[in-house]
Amino acid sequence: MALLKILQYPDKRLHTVAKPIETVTDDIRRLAADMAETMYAAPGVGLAATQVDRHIRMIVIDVSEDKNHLLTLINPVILAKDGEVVHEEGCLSVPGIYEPVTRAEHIKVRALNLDGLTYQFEAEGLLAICVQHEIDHLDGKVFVEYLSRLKQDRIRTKLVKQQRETM
Ligand code: K1U
Ligand code: ZN
Repeated sequence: MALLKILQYPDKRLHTVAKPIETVTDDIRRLAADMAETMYAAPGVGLAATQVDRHIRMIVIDVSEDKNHLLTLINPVILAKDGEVVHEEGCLSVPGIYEPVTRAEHIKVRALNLDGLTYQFEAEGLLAICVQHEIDHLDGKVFVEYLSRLKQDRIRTKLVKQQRETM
């Protein structure tokens, strides 16, 4: 397994729309394992392939306390949404920034697993928020885009400065 480099906002590659995965191969399974290792090491509760510069529709999530409920979602689709919830979100591609975002409270999701089989589940709480945040990544959207233009500009300036200082 390997730790992957996570793209940092405002990297333009974070705005790439990811392509569906046609076949779940050993290469895909290897990437999923590397993404999980990268997410746990960060540490984070989710990671989208987009964030490691692989523009295919796969995400990994583990919102459990003990970090023992890893979910891999390939070609995830939200089938239904209801309610609204505001939650303070973070992002491994936007380090040190936490801002409230409004999302659907309950969702129904369909995806493929690592055996290429379709599964469905319903989610609420942090899992529902995380699935929506990660699917946004696959659609080329970073959570700061829900914020005002002024906040986005401030975050961009701060992160560009931080990145220059660590070069
Ligand atoms: O997409 C990402 O960058 C992962 C992101 C997922 C997420 C978190 C919170 C709300 C919505 C989406 C993160 O994991 S940020 C880090 C984080 O939230 C966390 C880190 C360690 C322990 C618990 C949470
Ligand atoms: Zn993120």
